[in-house]
Amino acid sequence: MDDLIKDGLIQDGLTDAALEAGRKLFAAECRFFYGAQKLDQLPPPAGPEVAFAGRSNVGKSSLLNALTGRRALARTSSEPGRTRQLNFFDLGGRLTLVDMPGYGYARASKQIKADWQGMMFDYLRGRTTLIRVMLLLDSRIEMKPADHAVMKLLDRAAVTFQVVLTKADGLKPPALARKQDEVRQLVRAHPAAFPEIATTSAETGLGIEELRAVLAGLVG
Ligand SMILES: Nc1nc2c(ncn2[C@@H]2O[C@H](COP(=O)(O)OP(=O)(O)OP(=O)(O)O)[C@@H](O)[C@H]2O)c(=O)[nH]1
Ligand SMILES: [Mg+2]
Repeated sequence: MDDLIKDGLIQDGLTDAALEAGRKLFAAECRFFYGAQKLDQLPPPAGPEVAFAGRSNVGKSSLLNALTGRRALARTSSEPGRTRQLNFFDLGGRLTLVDMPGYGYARASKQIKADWQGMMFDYLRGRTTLIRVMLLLDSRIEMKPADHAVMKLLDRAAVTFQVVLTKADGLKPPALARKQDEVRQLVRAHPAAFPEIATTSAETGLGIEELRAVLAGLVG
């Protein structure tokens, strides 16, 4: 892990104070408070919200568990399509974390797919309290058309998104560095993209402290 930090493979430039702020924020209790299956069932917008979006199986729920240090806060599964609703978690009254259903789940029926994606896209477009979308990409696989489509949607909606590479434990450092370069280049073409990407593994904890710090920086 130290080597990865030294090589700049996980986000550097975060001060000790920022890391401490991240630790503090995530030391607070995190609790599930709402599940929405339909857009008209969303909880009323309150404090700042960060949503975790990405293809089915990319590791959204696992990342939330790693961030909050809770093994089973959000349900995970090796079978894609585990998370079927927008799940809202309150983190110490300071930040709402939203675990989204994955897009691009090939085996879902057309109708289900249209419903989910319609709702997710409407949520991403219309939620006034959404301060950033963490857009997760699996570091081990190629980006898919649906990933590009979501980035374009976020550009159009002017919702800032930050790419988070997941499952970085599955790559050797040179391959990971190549992937990071490729994704950094790609996000440059997206006006709504935050220029820095995050690199994580829910399995080894790589980049988790750093991501906590980034999120703490958002709520000030
Ligand atoms: N190797 C590795 N596997 C991971 C990591 N994070 C998640 N996984 C695995 O990837 C699979 C999917 O994880 P989830 O967290 O359920 O993915 P999701 O994005 O929430 O999936 P949906 O809710 O279906 O959209 C599970 O088998 C996890 O164990 C990681 O950092 N490294
Ligand atoms: Mg999930």
